[in-house]
Amino acid sequence: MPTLTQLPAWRALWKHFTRARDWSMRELFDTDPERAQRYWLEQDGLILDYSKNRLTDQTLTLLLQLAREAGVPELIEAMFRGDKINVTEDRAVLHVALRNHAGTPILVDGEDVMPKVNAVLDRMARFSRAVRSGDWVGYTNQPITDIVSIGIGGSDLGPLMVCEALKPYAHPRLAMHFVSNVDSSLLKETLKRVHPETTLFIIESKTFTTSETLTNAHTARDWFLSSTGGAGKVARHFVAVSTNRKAVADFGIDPAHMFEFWDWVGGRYSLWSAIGLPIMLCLGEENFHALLDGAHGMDTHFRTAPLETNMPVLLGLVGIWYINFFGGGSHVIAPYDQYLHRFPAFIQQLDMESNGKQSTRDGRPVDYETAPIIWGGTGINGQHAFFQLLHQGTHIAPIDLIASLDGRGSLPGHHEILLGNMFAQAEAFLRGKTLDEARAELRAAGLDAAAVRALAPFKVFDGNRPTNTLLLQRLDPRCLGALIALYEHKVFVQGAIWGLNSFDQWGVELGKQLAQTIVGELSGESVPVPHDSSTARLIALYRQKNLDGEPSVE
Ligand code: G6Q
Repeated sequence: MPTLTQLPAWRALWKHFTRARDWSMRELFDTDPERAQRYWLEQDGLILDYSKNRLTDQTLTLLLQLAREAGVPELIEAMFRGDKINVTEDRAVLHVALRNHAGTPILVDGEDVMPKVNAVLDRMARFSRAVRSGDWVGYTNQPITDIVSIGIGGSDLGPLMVCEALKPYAHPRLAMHFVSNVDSSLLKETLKRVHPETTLFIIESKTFTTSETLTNAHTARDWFLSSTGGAGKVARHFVAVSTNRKAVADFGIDPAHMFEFWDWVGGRYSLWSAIGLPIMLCLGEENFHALLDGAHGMDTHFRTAPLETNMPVLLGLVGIWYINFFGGGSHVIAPYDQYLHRFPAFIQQLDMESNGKQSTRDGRPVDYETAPIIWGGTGINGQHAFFQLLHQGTHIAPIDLIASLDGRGSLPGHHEILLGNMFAQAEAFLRGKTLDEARAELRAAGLDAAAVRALAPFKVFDGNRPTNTLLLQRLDPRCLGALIALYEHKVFVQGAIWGLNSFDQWGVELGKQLAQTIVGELSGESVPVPHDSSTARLIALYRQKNLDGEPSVE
């Protein structure tokens, strides 16, 4: 099997790049009036305009050829078939089964997983209905008013992002709280705002061994028991979501109050599983199903559409063009929507944890760039902050501008300012401002010739900076489901081209192992073992500050 850099399309792209690197997008638009119409896709309530990129039909033909030569279509089929494409963990990758509303059988080790997926969804729905209606009561017979979800990483970011994004659909009585950080300040501040008689804790952990989550969960249970004077019934106030039944029982949660999922659901792909219980509680069963439906629509499109009109494939390939050829090592996610303010952080984990790798699936080191650094924030706020670098800095960072087209729920006069800014920014990134234009602008503002000469160079913007514009028909559960699935599959396509296993996370596992030893040393439970001199000094300093009788650090 040839490596990526030996593929004919890879080589052809390099040759093509020697010309393409000097193209001006202004000229591409001037010479090709149909461009916006051609580089435009509509799918499952999403509109993607990818015309403001430094590419032509030939670039796309070569990129599509690269996808074929790298085996992207075969890997897509292998995922949907339930093959164990997560080779280092010997697992299938089946978040698509969680939203398989077609109900067609999906086999793992010869067993159709759909009946158990549907059974858990039914249990979640029954539980949500009871909590939302007020039938599920706390130990003093009062309805639940606050839900505290305790989890971290993949067991936190997805539910948090979706509950924020769909706030207008939230149940009016239920306040949602998310506790992820083990720094006790977050839990402390949350507990100040809730009452033990009316609070439901959901402990979210795939493994149920993650120390941050278990520490927060134990502290929350201690708080609950002590503030109810021991009268509180844990069974009415604590439920768990996990794959680890035994650890849930050991913690003291009745397995009857555990919602199950399976090892073939990766953490960062788990919001569609029982990890989405906070979402269902907040938004209701119907809206949760609409979210799944939107994602299922995108799954079907991804699996069946020709590569040429396949939205996740094209988004992935356009990214590859910059990362591997232009050398753009970062990528910006800029939603023009306050409800999507957690979306950049969610995509950051999805992309960087999936493709931040340097070995191929068969264990060879890569000799090309892989995942970019994903960063960003709400676009309109970014305009007053980091957009300066995007316009005039020396890095080229492609930007995804994301917004809801429908402004009807917005306060009068707001949505046009928001989208007006977004469209104007995209135009400015494309066109830039030439020296002549800068001079003309300054002259028109009444400056004299000397001032024009002095100031004009600073007012020059190179432009030619790539953007994708992604519009949601409206920010509703269905469109959001499609949007998230779009990015999941984009990440899949890039990982497939780079030959990576996008579904393991050994870097995260390392963090979990390393901390164990040092935590024992800090708490005084174990004697310090040899470390490098910097780590040893830091441990000694901590012990000196926090443990009695420790010698001072010289
Ligand atoms: C996600 C990662 C990671 C994981 C957390 C929480 O893909 O593996 O972010 O979700 O470390 O793990 P648990 O759910 O096992 O507590």
